[in-house]
Amino acid sequence: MENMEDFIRQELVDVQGIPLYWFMAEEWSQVEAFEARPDDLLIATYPKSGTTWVSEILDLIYNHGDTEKCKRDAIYNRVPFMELIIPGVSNGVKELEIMQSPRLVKTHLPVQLLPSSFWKNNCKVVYVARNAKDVAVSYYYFHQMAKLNPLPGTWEEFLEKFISGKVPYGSWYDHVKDWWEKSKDYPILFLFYEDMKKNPKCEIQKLLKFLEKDLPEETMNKIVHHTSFDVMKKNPSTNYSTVPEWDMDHSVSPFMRKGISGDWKNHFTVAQYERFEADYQKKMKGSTLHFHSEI
Ligand code: PPS
Repeated sequence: MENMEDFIRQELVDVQGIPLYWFMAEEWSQVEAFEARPDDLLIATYPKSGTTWVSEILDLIYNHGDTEKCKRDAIYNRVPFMELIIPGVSNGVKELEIMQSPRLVKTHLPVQLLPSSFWKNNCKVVYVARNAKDVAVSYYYFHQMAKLNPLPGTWEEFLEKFISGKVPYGSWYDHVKDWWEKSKDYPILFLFYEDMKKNPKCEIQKLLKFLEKDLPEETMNKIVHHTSFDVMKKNPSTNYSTVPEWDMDHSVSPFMRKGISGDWKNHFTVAQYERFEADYQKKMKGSTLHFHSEI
């Protein structure tokens, strides 16, 4: 198991200006050649922004709120992670190739690295964004427990890496801004984690409208309950407890960690907050994209 960890936990590799996991970089030609289908629904996020949450909601919508049916397999098999290709271990592209339509596809890729077939097919995209400070905290814990990530160092060190975009998938700032701009020209529903926390039913209604689907009130309430943090944390098909320990060690930090908005307040010192905010204002200047950092 230790050997597997040594094999997987290595430094990031630059792919067209974006730091990615070394195994993705090695298999990049497969990702680039991915063939999207017109009825694919792409779930795009910067890591730690609510991917698993919205994936479970969407699988429930696709299955008319049948919670038992959505326990048929782990979330990472129901919604394959397209660019996750670890030679001899898993291959998101191949898993999707043999999947029946309509497919739900997970990606964390920034706009410029998305396989062109998604744009050519005008595929619908659900993008979920979460405020940067909570993403940084969540990503820090994820770096410790999920062994595909390089070791994060101290919180102070990790925060600097996050600010400078030296983390998997690069700059949070560019990721959210670029997808936000793209949502003006393509069928992209742009949602916020904080809105999902505040009023999940309202966000489910937005998803239904975007997908041109309808569900009875009762089913929507069922989906809200089944996708609440506490229920998903206990559910083996959503809490990642089924992945091997060489991949994720939940005793270090559980995948379903806290699921709140504003946990950054428990981690940022005043000095870190001030530095972060000054840098944030510069990087987000001129953008019409605004976040709530607590609810
Ligand atoms: S990943 O690895 O990038 O796909 O992770 P992702 O699913 O995007 O993000 C994980 C964080 O989302 C929280 N989460 C939830 N919050 C509220 N409600 C629900 N149902 C839910 N499901 C997952 C999860 O706990 C991670 O956030 P933190 O802040 O670390 O708890």
